[in-house]
Amino acid sequence: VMIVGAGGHGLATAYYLAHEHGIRDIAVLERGWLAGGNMARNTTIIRSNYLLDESAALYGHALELWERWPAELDYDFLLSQRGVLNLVHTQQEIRDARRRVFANRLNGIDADYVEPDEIARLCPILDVSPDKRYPVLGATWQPRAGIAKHDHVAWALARRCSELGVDLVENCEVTELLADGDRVLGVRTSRGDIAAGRVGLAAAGRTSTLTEPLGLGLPLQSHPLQAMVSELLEQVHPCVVMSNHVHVYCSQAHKGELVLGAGIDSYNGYGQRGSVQVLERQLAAALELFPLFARAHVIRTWAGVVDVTPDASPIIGATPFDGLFLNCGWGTGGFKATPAVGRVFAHALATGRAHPLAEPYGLERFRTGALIDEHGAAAVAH
Ligand code: FAD
Ligand code: PYC
Repeated sequence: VMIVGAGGHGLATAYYLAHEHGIRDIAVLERGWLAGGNMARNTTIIRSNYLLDESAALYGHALELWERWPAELDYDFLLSQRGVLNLVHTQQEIRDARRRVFANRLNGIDADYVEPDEIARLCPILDVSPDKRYPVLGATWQPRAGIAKHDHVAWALARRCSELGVDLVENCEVTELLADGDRVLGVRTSRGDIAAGRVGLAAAGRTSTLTEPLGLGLPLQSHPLQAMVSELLEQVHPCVVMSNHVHVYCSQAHKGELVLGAGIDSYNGYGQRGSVQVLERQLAAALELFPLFARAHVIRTWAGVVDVTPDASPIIGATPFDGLFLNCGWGTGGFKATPAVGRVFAHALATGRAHPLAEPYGLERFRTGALIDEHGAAAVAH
């Protein structure tokens, strides 16, 4: 089995192919260095408070696996379940948030609706005063949500893959998918051709560049998504805070950096850098919510390339090409899903069939219209 892309998804898929399906001839091909794409560029937010049943099942399973992984992979990647507040600032957002909390609870996901006094207790540095331009009127609260150290997660997976005999090949770009009619035969790479019976694409942001030469167009658009960090500070921020309305989110990393992000840059592009006005707007929004941040300095900004689908949900599963499988379209939210992606994508590659959790996420939904519209819960980053 050949996997294209050694980000979190490719590595997790290789891990489950070997660990759960006993497959040993697995290669993961990476154009750059291990986990140098979005895996190392994301802001590490893990949560499962999505609205729809299909999403709750998939992201809920991911969260359960995150809780198991430190012991299973024997690696402490600093999973910190410090909770996430999704703020609301208008009456309609209050209604939407309450609806989401009820839907979450029906799906067994820990969720509460909290008022400003409770928000102030959970996050004392957040300004909940009523005289703001957009006062904080309430929030959803998921206590089991949190953050983890993404580079450590990649190392944990890579180490275990290596122990299980997986070939991890860096500096090996797949330039073409090789096919005979509607059967995929392998890949052309910057280091030569490699035959493979099954090829799984886990090449976030760049999937269409590989499928389009085969005549397989995908409902994906690639955009830069930026983030930034401050210098190291004392621990001042106890949880994760997101606001779709003023459009910023923030947590504090284990070492002390404030980690901030916002929406995608609106234009399409493959550059791993973004434009300054997005950063300006998110800093303005951050200062409205956290006046204390006026004392902090930005020390680094960067971007990754994310691929966004029309319904803000991923595409997982088979293609019209025999032997070719897709995992793409995770947009701004695939880090939290990493363990579940590994499991369901490995299932597809090993058995040729969709895992029950992945069944609703097939490419055919863009023909049947059975979309999984998660724009609300995909949150601030869309
Ligand atoms: P990647 O790490 O990008 O892996 C894909 C790999 O494929 C890359 O290493 C790339 O080099 C390789 N590749 C591409 N083309 C080829 C080719 N032709 N040949 C060989 N290799 C190839 N998600 C969350 O859940 N929570 C967050 O807080 C969050 N924050 C984010 C913040 C930012 C700034 C960004 C950019 C993303 C964020 N995300 C977040 C989204 C998340 O990072 C992605 O959805 C997820 O990482 C995608 O899966 P991956 O880890 O496999 O991707
Ligand atoms: O999906 O929670 C998320 C997220 C936060 C920042 C980017 N994506």
